[in-house]
Amino acid sequence: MADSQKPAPENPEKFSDLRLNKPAQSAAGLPAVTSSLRHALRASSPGRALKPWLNLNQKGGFDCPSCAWPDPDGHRTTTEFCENGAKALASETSNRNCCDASFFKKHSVLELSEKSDHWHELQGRLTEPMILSEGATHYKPISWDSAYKLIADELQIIQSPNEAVFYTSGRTVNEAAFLYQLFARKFGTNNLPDCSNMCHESSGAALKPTIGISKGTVSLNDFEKTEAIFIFGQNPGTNHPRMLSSLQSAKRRGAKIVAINPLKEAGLLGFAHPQEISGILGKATPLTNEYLQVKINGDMALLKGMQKALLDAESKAPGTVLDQEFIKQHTSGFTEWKEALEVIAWDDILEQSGLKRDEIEAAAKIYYEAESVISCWAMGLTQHSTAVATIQELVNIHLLRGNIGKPGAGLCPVRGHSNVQGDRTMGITTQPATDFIDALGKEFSFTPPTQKGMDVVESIEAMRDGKIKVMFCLGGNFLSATPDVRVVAEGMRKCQLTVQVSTKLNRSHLITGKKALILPCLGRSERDGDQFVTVENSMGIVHSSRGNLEPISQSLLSEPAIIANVAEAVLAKEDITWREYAKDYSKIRESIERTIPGFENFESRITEPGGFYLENCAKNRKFAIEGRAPFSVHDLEPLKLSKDQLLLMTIRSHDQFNTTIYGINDRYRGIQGERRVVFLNQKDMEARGLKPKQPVNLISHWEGKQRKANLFLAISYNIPNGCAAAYFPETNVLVPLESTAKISNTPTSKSIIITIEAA
Ligand SMILES: Nc1nc2c(c(=O)[nH]1)N[C@H]1C(S)=C(S)[C@@H](COP(=O)(O)OP(=O)(O)OC[C@H]3O[C@@H](n4cnc5c(=O)[nH]c(N)nc54)[C@H](O)[C@@H]3O)O[C@H]1N2
Ligand SMILES: Nc1nc2c(c(=O)[nH]1)N[C@H]1C(S)=C(S)[C@@H](COP(=O)(O)OP(=O)(O)OC[C@H]3O[C@@H](n4cnc5c(=O)[nH]c(N)nc54)[C@H](O)[C@@H]3O)O[C@H]1N2
Ligand SMILES: [Mo]
Repeated sequence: MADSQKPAPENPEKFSDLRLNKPAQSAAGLPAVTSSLRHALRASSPGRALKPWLNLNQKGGFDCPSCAWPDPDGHRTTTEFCENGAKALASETSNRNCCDASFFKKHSVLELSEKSDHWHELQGRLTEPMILSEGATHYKPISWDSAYKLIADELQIIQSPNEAVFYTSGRTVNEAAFLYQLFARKFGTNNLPDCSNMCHESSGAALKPTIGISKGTVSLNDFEKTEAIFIFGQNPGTNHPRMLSSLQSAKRRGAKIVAINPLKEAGLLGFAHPQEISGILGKATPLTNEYLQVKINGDMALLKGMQKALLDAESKAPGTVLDQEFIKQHTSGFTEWKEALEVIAWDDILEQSGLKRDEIEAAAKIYYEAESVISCWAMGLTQHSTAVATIQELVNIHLLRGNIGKPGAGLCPVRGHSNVQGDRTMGITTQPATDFIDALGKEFSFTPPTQKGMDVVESIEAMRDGKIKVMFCLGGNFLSATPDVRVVAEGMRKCQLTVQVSTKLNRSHLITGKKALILPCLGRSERDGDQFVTVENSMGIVHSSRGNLEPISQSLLSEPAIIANVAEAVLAKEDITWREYAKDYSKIRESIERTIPGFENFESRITEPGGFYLENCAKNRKFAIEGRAPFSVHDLEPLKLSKDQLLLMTIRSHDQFNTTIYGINDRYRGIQGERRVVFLNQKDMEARGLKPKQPVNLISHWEGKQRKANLFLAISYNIPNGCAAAYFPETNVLVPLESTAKISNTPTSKSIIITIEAA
């Protein structure tokens, strides 16, 4: 097929209508409420649009399908949701349009690929199983049983189980995730890449060898007690809006807040609570005491600067700054760490962080004057080549003052997808722990594979090299979310079969293997007979979720049912009664209870309102090595850019959930009507002779190879010199597959070396 007849893996390269406003100085307020309502009513009839809101995040209700921020343990307001949760829900519950058989009959795959991601989002839910046969131009309906048989046929003829890949996105609930990993392992592979590989993998990789657990150590209660909160590389106003209520109450109590971010994000500057009268009227609580506009990838330098400032203060007033008792009892390697830090020069710290020494010292002072500190972070720390080292520097600073495992203090990697943490707990990982493998083998009387499976980047490499025959995706949008999209497209096309279990149309349905299946599933908000499912939020609380809406189509199945049916078709001779699991999820929970520590009496504890906390060794100060947390020693490793190059971060707008594009505005940053923009410092614009809104092409550079994304409008923005920002997924073609974080292998989506040319 000629290239022009092949479906394009990327969004169309064309402009809409960019309008620029002044960036907002605070988040939420009335515009957030009206925006929520507008989105809800756009997508559904009024009855359906508003009903689920009353049940959202209520005890006994369903879990918001947006982010993983926890719900309060105690009293909940009747509307425990945020603007972006409302958008996620509106997207899921939409019934104005749908992608049914007649939709796919009308639009060829090629035609669909020429539409934008936003257009795809507006087409509504997928309603019945569809197949794209070899050489076909259109998807056609297929029965569920024929779909299972096709998957079984393709999986049964491959040479080795490792020629199949089983991807998971983090909306997948515990019961489905547990069955899915069991199925993959019974089939014989640990090829279980997940969205975490592109997300908080670096956090897990940093935390496990130091504090002994790959999760955070705080709960919402700690936010009520803490004296200072540091927020690194996170934009909660957009991505975790409910976190702003916690920040606001902390601030009102007198806690100090420090934001570390190359952009002045509205949600970090101030918050007008949309459920308070004063908030609706636009009266915002200022949030930050210090705002450090660090250079992209400059956090490691900043953290070293803060550590130096702490040591200085300690030497001026010995015994008052460091928690010597904690260091002696609970850590190791302090002396070696201190010696290594002393060699680092302030000049390098200032150069690499782009900050002034007094700014760093002011942040350090807030840190050491507080009796308890929480540090939060998200993708601004995890998607760089030195992400793991940077997060370990953050651990170091917490160890210096015993800020882990005491009330009001701890580490808080703020997760993305609503059940991404639970999926890992359920065994969605390429490197299962021995204890887990032993327990799984015992429970199901088999010998699970022990060879490490392929993560996201390794799976793409294997697909590109023609080594993968079947690609199965439980949710997500593998094609658009991953780096180096053109290489991914090439790899997916080499597969015999690609399968997507999805709720909404996306580009992974359009760039496919020789044959492709779409298996549509129920959303969180929809009734699943009388069954409920369970999820784990960002703070390790496991709770139930039960939808209350009539499913959008009678042909939909739940994720656990789809996985059970596929497993039964593929592993026909096996002894597990998969259909029993699909009929009664409490049977899955019984097996979870027997396989995974912390789930004792699962079925009875899950009925407790609000759920239960999982054990967390670090909260009890039982750390990684013989109970101690080692200090980690890392060198500064600056990225070397030439004079004409900039460092690009790929970020989310206010109107998207990852690759799902709800709208084309980014209200808080003052961007309206266009996503193809690149945010630049005025000086960098001038140095390149660029005028406001000038069309440019972005070219990334990696080991002598160039990648290009055409047509972005250059805009002058408050961003450090030498730094640039643009939205994901339009820029994923620029992210080199080979450029990943050390140890975690996470694509470096926040440090892409680019040059800019006039278009
Ligand atoms: N509405 C909505 N909610 C979401 C999502 C969504 O797309 N939409 N996605 C969900 C998912 S899966 C995730 S992982 C989270 C993501 O949540 P975030 O991590 O908040 O998302 P990003 O837009 O990637 O934002 C990264 C932030 O880091 C900053 N940053 C970039 N590089 C650096 C750096 O080098 N240093 C520092 N200090 N800061 C930097 C950027 O300016 C930006 O403010 O949100 C989850 N929630
Ligand atoms: N350049 C760049 N790339 C990035 C990032 C970045 O910051 N920059 N961030 C990375 C991060 S943090 C993440 S987490 C990944 C996200 O990667 P993914 O999780 O793979 O992508 P999503 O866009 O969240 O997936 C959206 C699709 O999920 C499906 N879906 C929604 N709800 C459900 C459900 O309940 N069940 C099922 N089965 N399907 C459902 C819908 O069909 C929808 O089209 O992207 C990563 N990619
Ligand atoms: Mo994520």
